[in-house]
Amino acid sequence: MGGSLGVVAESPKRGYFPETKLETKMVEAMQNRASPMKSFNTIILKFPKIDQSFRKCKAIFEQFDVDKNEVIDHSELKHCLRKLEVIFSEEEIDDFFKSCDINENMGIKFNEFIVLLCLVYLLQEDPSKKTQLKSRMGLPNLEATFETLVDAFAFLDKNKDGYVSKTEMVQAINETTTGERSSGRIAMKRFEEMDWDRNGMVNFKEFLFAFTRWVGIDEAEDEDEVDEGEGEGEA
Ligand SMILES: [Ca+2]
Ligand SMILES: [Ca+2]
Ligand SMILES: [Ca+2]
Repeated sequence: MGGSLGVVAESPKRGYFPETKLETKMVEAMQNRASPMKSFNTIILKFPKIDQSFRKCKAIFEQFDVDKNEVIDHSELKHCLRKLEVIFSEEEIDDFFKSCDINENMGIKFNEFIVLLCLVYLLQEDPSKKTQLKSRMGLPNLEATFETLVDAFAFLDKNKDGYVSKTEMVQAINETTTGERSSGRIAMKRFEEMDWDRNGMVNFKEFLFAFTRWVGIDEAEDEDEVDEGEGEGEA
């Protein structure tokens, strides 16, 4: 009984496997995370802070967009990661770039940049890299936000397989709301917003992209000025 070419040690989980090396690392990092969060509400309460901190990230984006064309290209990204003192191989940097450049225009837009930095943050945590620094990237405020997002995902991923399934999403929302009828539907809607590639599972990257949309980063690109509404009464 030789030649066991086809033998796979682990059985696939619902027939789903990570597609790239980066995703594999991302999934593994998530499987090893415990979340201190107790409820989905904790996450919702943190939305404004996440939003704020994402917006501050714009300055970092502009700093590394050397030619000011509104996208971070490959060489700008290399420079950026070097400046942030995160160490990745050429191949890994390539992976980050390709994986976050979702509209494939060969450049990282602002919302993609946020996702990329957060993935860098997560993977920098890899114990084999043994970074002993207090702040991994020298961006303490932003890193606190990233930590919150990692915690939020880890909270949702109850069975620790590195993905958030529809069931887990429904479960999380049901635990918090007290039997409201709409909660199941909200959970479904949120889930569909997150599951970008419609494969029935949400990975951390999809989760992050959904977050940038929820806090309105996607549409905020050309909107430099904050509207100065005086909070006109809405009854
Ligand atoms: Ca650029
Ligand atoms: Ca899961
Ligand atoms: Ca998916």
